[in-house]
Amino acid sequence: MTWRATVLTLFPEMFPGPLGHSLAGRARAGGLWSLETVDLRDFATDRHRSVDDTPFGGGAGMVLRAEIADAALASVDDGPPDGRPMLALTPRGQPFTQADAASLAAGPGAILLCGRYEGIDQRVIEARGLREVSIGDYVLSGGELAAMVLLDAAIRLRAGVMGAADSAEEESFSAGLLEYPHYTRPAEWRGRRVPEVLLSGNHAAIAAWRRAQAEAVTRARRPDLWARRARQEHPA
Ligand code: 6GU
Repeated sequence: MTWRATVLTLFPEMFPGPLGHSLAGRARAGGLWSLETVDLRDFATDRHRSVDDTPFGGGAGMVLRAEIADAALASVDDGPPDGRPMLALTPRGQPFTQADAASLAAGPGAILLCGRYEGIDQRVIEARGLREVSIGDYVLSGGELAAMVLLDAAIRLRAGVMGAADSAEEESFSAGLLEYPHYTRPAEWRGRRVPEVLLSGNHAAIAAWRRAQAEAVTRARRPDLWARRARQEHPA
């Protein structure tokens, strides 16, 4: 079955954007996934086609109105329920992880509501049971780029770039670690030699070297991942 993505946004013209290229673009051309955008502006009812309003309690910026988001979601969701998760992209959401990407990829698709302005009226998020998701600890000007990130992460798993066997093996090897460094020809470039072990043909030695490199870089750059791994391997 085709994996279905529906994106609700004030900027439908941003899509497919990068998802029209490379792996995701080929997968879409090949019918592996489909993309539909819904323009939130189409659900405005007043003369000025307004979709936002000032926040109760004061403060900077504008808030996406509940009625607008609700009507747009109803237009997508009020058929027979198709089981697609409904996510709201917002910097106050739960961090999106590779496990989330795998779980999305295993399902029928996703419905993504992109926040703009300062936020989305919380009542529509609760009423529609949306899960709030963030892609990292920085603030983007809207959820569109974040939606593209989620979709790319899920689609590349669907598309099975690596064979299932390769990727399972690779994953158990590297779970929770950053990758070891990669090298290709030439064996010497500007006086820099490729690590000799990689030219040795000794597969066990290569695997051990890569493992040590992955562990060292993880410890240095991502103490959070390193600590989580230590807890998983040696539970208290
Ligand atoms: Cl999902 N939206 C916005 N606007 N900023 C973000 C984000 C999402 N995730 C990280 N920063």
